[in-house]
Amino acid sequence: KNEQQYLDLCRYILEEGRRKEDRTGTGTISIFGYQMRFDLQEGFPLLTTKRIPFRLIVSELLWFLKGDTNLRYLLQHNNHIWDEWGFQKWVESAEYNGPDMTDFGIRSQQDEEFNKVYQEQLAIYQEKVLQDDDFAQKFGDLGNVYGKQWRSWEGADGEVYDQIQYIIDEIKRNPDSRRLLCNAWSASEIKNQQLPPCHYAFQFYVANGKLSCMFNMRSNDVFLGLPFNIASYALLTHLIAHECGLEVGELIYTGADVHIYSNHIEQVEKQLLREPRELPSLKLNEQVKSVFDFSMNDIELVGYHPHGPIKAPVAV
Ligand code: DHF
Ligand code: TMP
Repeated sequence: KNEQQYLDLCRYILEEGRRKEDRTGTGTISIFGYQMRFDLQEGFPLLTTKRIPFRLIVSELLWFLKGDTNLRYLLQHNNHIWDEWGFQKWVESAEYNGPDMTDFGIRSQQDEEFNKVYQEQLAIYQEKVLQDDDFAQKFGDLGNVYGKQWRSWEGADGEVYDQIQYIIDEIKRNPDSRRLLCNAWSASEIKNQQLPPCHYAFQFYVANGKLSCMFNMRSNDVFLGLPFNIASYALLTHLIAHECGLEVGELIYTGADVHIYSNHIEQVEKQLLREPRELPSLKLNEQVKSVFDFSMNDIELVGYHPHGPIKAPVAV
C-alpha cells in the first residue's frame, strides 16, 4: 500500500539512522539512499496519517510551472512555506536596519521574547513583498530556484531552454524517449539560490499508455518536506499525463540524505500510531488542456479524510 511505504521509511530511519549534525544546527538522524514506488492508479498519494494542506502543494507547483521565483505569488495565495528563505535574504542585506535577526530560525524556537520580535519583522517583510514592487523585486525573489531552472534554463551557449515544454513536446512526439528529463541542479547557479534545489532532477517514462515519473532528492526532511514532495510530483505527473492524453502510472522516489530532524521525532512517533485511511483521488478540470493554463480552481481533491494535523518547526 502506498502510504505504508512512507511509514516504513520513518520506522527504518528511527531504527537504523545515524545521528548527524547539519547546516541548520538542529541535528538529524539520517540514512543515505532509499527508494519508494507509488502506484498512482491506487489513488492520489497525499498522506492521511496527518492532514496536509493540499492547496499549498497546488500553489507551489503552479508557481514552479509559471517559472516564477518570487515569494509574492505564494503570499498572494496565502502560502507561507518559503517565507523564511526570502526573509533571510532581506535581513542579511545592507538595507535591513531592524533588530538583529542572526540565526532567526533556531533562536525563534528557543527564545520566546526573540520569537515575538521575529514574528513582527516577518509580518513587516510579508507586507512589503505584497505591496511594494521594488522591494518585492529585490528581496522577495529567492534567486534562480526551481521555476527559473525548469522554464528558463540558461545554457552555456547563452540560449534559454524550457525544460518542461521540451518534455511535453517529446512525450507527444516520441514517447519512448529516454531523455524526458528536467534538471534543476546547475553548478554555476548555487551561489544565486537562497536554497540549492533539494529535488534536483526528474524524468518521465511512457509505457502501455501510462506516464510514470521518477524524482531525485539530494536531501530530504522526511516529516515536513517529503509528504509535500511526493504529492507535488504526483500532481505534476497527473497534469502532464492529462495534457498528453495518457493515464498515470507509477511515481518513483529516490532519496539520498534522507533524514528526520531531532525536533520532529515525537511527532513522527505520534504519526506512526495512526492507521492509514483510504487515499483521495484527483479531479482536473477537463476544459483545461495545457499544464501552463491550470489555476487553483481547476485542481480538486476528492475524498480526503485524513487524521488531524501534526505541527513541527521547520529548520532554516
Ligand atoms: N527546509 C527544511 N528544513 N525542510 C523542508 O522540508 C523544507 N522545505 C521547503 C523549503 N525549505 C525546507 C519547501 N517546502 C513546509 C512544507 C514544505 C516546505 C516548507 C515548509 C511546512 O512547514 N509544512 C507544514 C505546514 C505549513 C503551513 O501550514 O503553512 C506542515 O505541517 O506540513
Ligand atoms: P540542505 O540544503 O542543507 O540540504 O537543507 C535543505 C533542507 O530542506 C533539508 O532538510 C531537506 C529539506 N527540503 C525538503 O525535504 N524538501 C524540499 O522540497 C525542500 C526545498 C527542502
